[in-house]
Amino acid sequence: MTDLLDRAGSPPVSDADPFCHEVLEEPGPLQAALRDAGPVVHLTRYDVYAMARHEHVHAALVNWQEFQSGAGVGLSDFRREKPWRPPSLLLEADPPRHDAPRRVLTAILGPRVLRGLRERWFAAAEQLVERVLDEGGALDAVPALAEAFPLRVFPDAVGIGEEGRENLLPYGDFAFNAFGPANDLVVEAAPHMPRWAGWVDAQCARDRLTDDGFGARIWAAADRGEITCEQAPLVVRSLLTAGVDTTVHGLGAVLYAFAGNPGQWQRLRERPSAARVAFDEAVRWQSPVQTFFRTASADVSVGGTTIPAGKKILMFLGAANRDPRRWDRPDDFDLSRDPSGHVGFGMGLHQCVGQHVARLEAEALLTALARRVTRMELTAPPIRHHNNTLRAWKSLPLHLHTR
Ligand code: OVM
Repeated sequence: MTDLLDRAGSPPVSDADPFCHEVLEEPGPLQAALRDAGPVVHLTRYDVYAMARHEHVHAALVNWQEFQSGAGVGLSDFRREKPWRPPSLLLEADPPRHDAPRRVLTAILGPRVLRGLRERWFAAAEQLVERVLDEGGALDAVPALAEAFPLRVFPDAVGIGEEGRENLLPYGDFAFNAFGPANDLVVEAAPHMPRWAGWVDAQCARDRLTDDGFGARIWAAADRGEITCEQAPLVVRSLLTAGVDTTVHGLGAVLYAFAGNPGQWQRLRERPSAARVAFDEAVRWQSPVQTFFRTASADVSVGGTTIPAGKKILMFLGAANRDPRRWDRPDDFDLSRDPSGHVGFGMGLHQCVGQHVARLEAEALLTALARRVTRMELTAPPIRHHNNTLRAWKSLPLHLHTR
């Protein structure tokens, strides 16, 4: 599939397309080929560089000085191409501009605020699980659990209105597709994008938000002068962009993991306090966010080859999370391993600021399921949802057994 030539003085090359449907369906073979080819591979189709080994992906992610985000973390170079929306103040910014918005969100999405949501979210998860079990326990776990739970708790926590919430998933899906090339996934969704984006942007205004949610706390930080009033709506937009699809596909990953590993489910039922580490292991194992780009700020040397200044570098988070150089039996979903150090939430300065929110959602849902469900059985082959950045399920047909 890949053509890996080793020419003296330059990195191995590959003409593979990481965003073609074959790879999106099953990225494992390309990930292995890129890891084995060397620390850095030149992807000739897009003239970008790739890193797939844990050591090098990790090192680049913590090196924000040489591997920058301000030119965008997708294929598109914001210094040459107009972004499809105003850049994110967090994801698509470097220090020092990045830092004030980051500080504000870190506080709002931190343990102190989340403690106030814990009881409500656990009760909501119990209610959802009761309802699907009352209906017999046969379901498609993507809409019925992985989508239903975040949509039930997260928009309320941000503080947006009820109307138009059906725009959240397609908007996020588009945003994650837009990090890739303008392939069919982008082109087919693009005509709808202005409608989705118009709705999302409108929800970020102060007077559209409840006075006790994450959104109101962002505006309160603007009142205190920690960010400007021009920045506040864009920080709210980050929550609405990055906070829904990611958790949906993270939950999809952990449900798929347990459906295929009944022994691990048994283990979780015996020790429900393992719910959080189980979620992290699922994030390592499936890597719901597969890739992000960086841009070389200068000629940068990695593993004996030089990446020229200004070039984009594709970081294969999913490949790093399966690198046999870093993980024993990387392809096993295994609750006995310590998954910390995985790069599924990124690493360094930009590491997912919402990860505690995601873990709380997962803990709530898994705890409610573990209390009632003895076994999750896949009743038909699951179906992938293709996205240029996300590893996702469209359908996960399950039977939840209670005895
Ligand atoms: C953002 C953002 C942050 C992380 C991921 C992401 C679409 C977006 O700040 O808007 O993906």
